[in-house]
Amino acid sequence: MLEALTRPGIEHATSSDNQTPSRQPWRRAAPPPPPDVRVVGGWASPSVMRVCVALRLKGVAYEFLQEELGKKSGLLLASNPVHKKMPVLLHGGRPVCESLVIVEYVDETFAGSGRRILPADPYDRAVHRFWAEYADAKVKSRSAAISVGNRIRGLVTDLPLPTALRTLMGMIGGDKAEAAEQLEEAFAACSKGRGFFAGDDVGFLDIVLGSYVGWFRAAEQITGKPVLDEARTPRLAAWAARFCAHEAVGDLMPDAGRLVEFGEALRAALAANATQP
Ligand SMILES: N[C@@H](CCC(=O)N[C@@H](CS)C(=O)NCC(=O)O)C(=O)O
Repeated sequence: MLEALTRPGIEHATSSDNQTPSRQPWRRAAPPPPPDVRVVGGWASPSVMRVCVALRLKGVAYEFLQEELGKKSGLLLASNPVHKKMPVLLHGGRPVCESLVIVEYVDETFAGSGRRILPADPYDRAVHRFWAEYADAKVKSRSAAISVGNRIRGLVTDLPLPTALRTLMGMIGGDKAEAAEQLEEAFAACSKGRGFFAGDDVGFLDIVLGSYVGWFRAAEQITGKPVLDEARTPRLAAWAARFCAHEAVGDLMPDAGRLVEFGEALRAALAANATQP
């Protein structure tokens, strides 16, 4: 600890300095300590958004470390050497990976502040986790992605794709209508007539499914077909609007037009990387 405080290049005021500050004018003020909570991610990523919404629900201040388009920083690779994916939560310098794991970690670690994210009842928790995994699996379904790959100009679908593009393609193709109807039923059962899956306020399943709403809208722009159809899934359509308007979400929800541009820019960046020797 002492070593950390006195390492070269960083000057820290000692207690005696505090008593006689004017005698050592060459000393700079100590830099602020690094923030305790940092999120490594990108603005367009649904998985990253989950973490930010969870931290906001808990009222936990955090620093956002934006990754560069199509690249992975040394910090990301060092913090998530297994999957090499965002998000990573750095809490006191220690990494936590996988968005669902992180949301649960935030809920438990900051249990004393903000509102509860996972349901208190173990059975309800199991139900919400089940539907969260279902939603993730359906949105990211690779077979759906392959079947519609040619709808996005120039995309080579037999390559492993970044999740952003798989998400977009997954929303466009495959049997999403059935999944949306299943989730419509799940919403009715979980919300019990209230505004969110978790009841009166946003909770775990709201965060997981809600993080895709921007991408749903991007897919709608490309195809002209609604993903959450007001006629077929009216409860989910209304819930999506409520989720976007929630104070913990607001500006974190990416604009659909920007996401479409992002998809194109990412595709171009990947193609450029692929042609490099
Ligand atoms: N299951 C992971 C998925 C993480 C993930 O796929 N992250 C994407 C951004 S949404 C990513 O880092 N993509 C870069 C890549 O696939 O190389 C989670 O929920 O955290």
